[in-house]
Amino acid sequence: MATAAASSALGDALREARARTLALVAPLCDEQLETAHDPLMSPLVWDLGHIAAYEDLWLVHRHGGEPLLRADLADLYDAFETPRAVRGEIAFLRCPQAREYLAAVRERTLEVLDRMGPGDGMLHEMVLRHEAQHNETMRQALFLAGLPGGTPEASVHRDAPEGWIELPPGPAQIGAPASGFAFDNERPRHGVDLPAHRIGRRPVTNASWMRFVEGGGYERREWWSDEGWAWKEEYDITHPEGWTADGPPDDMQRPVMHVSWFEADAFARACGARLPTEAEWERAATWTREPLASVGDVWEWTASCFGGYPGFVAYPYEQYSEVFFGERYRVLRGSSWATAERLRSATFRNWDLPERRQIFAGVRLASDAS
Ligand code: AVJ
Ligand code: FE
Repeated sequence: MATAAASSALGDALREARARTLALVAPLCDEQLETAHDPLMSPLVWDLGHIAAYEDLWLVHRHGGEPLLRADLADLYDAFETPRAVRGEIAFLRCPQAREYLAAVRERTLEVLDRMGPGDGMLHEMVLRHEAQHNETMRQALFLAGLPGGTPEASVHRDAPEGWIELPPGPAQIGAPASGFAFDNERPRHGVDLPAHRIGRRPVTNASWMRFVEGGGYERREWWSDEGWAWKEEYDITHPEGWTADGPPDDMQRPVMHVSWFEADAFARACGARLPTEAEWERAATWTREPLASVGDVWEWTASCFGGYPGFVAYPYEQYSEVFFGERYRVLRGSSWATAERLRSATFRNWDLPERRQIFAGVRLASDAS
C-alpha cells in the first residue's frame, strides 16, 4: 500500500517534469532545437535525448534490470564522452526521433515502477531532479540564443530590504541530513567554525552594478584578480552578459544577473567587501532571526571552490560531482527564477567555472565583521 502510494506520487511527478520540459520546447521549431546556438551549450534536442537516456539508464536498466532501450546511444548522450562543444556536429537524434525516444523510455519507466515499485525512491528522485536541472540548462541556451524562455517573465522583489545582516562567530552544521534525498556533494552533514561576518540582506541590484560600471569598475586593475583581469581583457568584457551600452535589459531594482565569478569578485573588492563562503551562505540562509531576502531570484556566487565535504562518498556515480572537485569550479548557492521548486534548498550546491556568464547568477556580498 505504501509502495503503491509512493509509485503513484512519483508517476505524477515524472509526468509534471515532462510537461515542463515539453512546454519549454513547444514554441520552437525543429531547426531551432537542432542548432547549437552557442559553443558553450548543446543544441536543445541533445538535452531531450540526454534526459531520456539518463532515465532509461537509472530507472529502467539499473533499477528495473532491463537492457537499455538504445545501447547504441549510450556514449552519445553521456555528457563525459561527448563534451558540449562537439555536440553540435554529432549524429544525435533529430527532433521527431528524440521525442519518440523520450516517450518510449517513459513507457518503460512507468511499467517498471508499476511492477516493482520505486525501491527507496532515491533513483527516481535523482532522475526527476536531473530533468529539472536540464530545464535550467536549456533556459541558459535559450537566453544565449535570444529565444523565448531565457529571461524571467515578471519583475520580482522590488522592495527587498537593503543593508547587512550581522552574524556572530561560532559553530554551524552544514550539509544535508543523512536521510531523505540529497545529492552526494551535500553530504555528510558536518560542523564548521565560522568567523563573525556580515552578509547582504539582498543580492546586488542592476542599479548598484550600473554605478560600478560608471565608476570604472571594468577599468580599475586593483579591483580584479590576475586571472579575472586577463579574462576580462581577452574577451573585452565591459558589462554583464545581456546588457547594452545603455545598461541592464530589465528593472534597475532586480538583482544583477549573468555576471561571472571574476566580475562578482571584482565588484566585491570595489565595495571593500568579499564574496561569502558557501558555509557562511548556508548558515545565513537558515538563520531564522533575520532571513536573507530575495533568495531564489539568482544563483549566488560564493568564494568557495567545489570540493567534497569531509567523508564524501560518490553516489550513485562519480561523474555526478566528484570529477568536478578541485580548484577550478566555484560554488553557487540558492537558486534562480529558472530553478524548479523541487531543486530549491539551503544545502544544494551548484558549480560552474569562474568565467561563465550563461548561468542565471548574481552576487550577494559579505564582509568581515568590523
Ligand atoms: C549541477 C547544474 C552543474 O548541469 O552540469 C546535469 C547538473 N548533472 N546532468 C550540470 C547535471 C548531470 C549539473 N550542475
Ligand atoms: Fe545531465
